[in-house]
Amino acid sequence: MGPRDFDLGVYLVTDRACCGARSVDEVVSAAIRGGVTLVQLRDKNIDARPMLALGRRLLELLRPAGIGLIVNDRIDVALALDAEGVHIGQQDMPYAEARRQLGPTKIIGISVGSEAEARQAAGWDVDYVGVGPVYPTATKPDAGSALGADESARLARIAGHRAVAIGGIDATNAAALYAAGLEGVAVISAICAAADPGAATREFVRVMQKHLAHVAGS
Ligand code: TZP
Ligand code: MG
Repeated sequence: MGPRDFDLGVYLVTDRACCGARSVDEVVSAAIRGGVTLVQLRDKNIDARPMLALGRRLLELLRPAGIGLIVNDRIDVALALDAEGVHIGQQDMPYAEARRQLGPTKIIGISVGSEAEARQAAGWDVDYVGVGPVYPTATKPDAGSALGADESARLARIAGHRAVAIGGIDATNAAALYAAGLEGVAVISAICAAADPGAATREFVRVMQKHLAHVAGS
């Protein structure tokens, strides 16, 4: 993986609470075996030191597999880990400051949930936008109302960057998102809370590959 090179196809976003009795490490290991293409370390309720320790353990799993680690919100943690990049929301560090701190070689993803946010992101050198919530979700109660697949794809086109959909995505509704033009799906509960996170990941990968085969053949 070169600098700012990544695959949004099946993007696991971690959530300790969703993992239940399992560790985040265990879920990420299973997802790697299932073919996950990118992982985001996201934890709103953790101090810097345990987050750093968790990030180091995840990097030990991800690096040999050639899979990138993106850190949610915490530019300091991303820099300390030398992770591949950060994902920032609309209330996090502004894009220009994030880019200044991270430099030109790190991936920056930004959340977009409206046309105004998409237009603003169009002016930035971000690597991807996370558009959502595409479907209703209980995982992020303040996520706003669901955009739907077509509106999410429209916002992605306005932003003019590579785009991943997020919010309420499972293996049954993922195909519609690829078909609408989203490059990938970002998923928390459908993998972290699955009875078998590896099998759940594999099912997303199967849906993605079916879409890619369809595109290649048409
Ligand atoms: N941002 C928009 S919706 C969401 C985030 C972090 C939660 C996605 O979680 P799930 O369980 O995949 O719906
Ligand atoms: Mg954030």
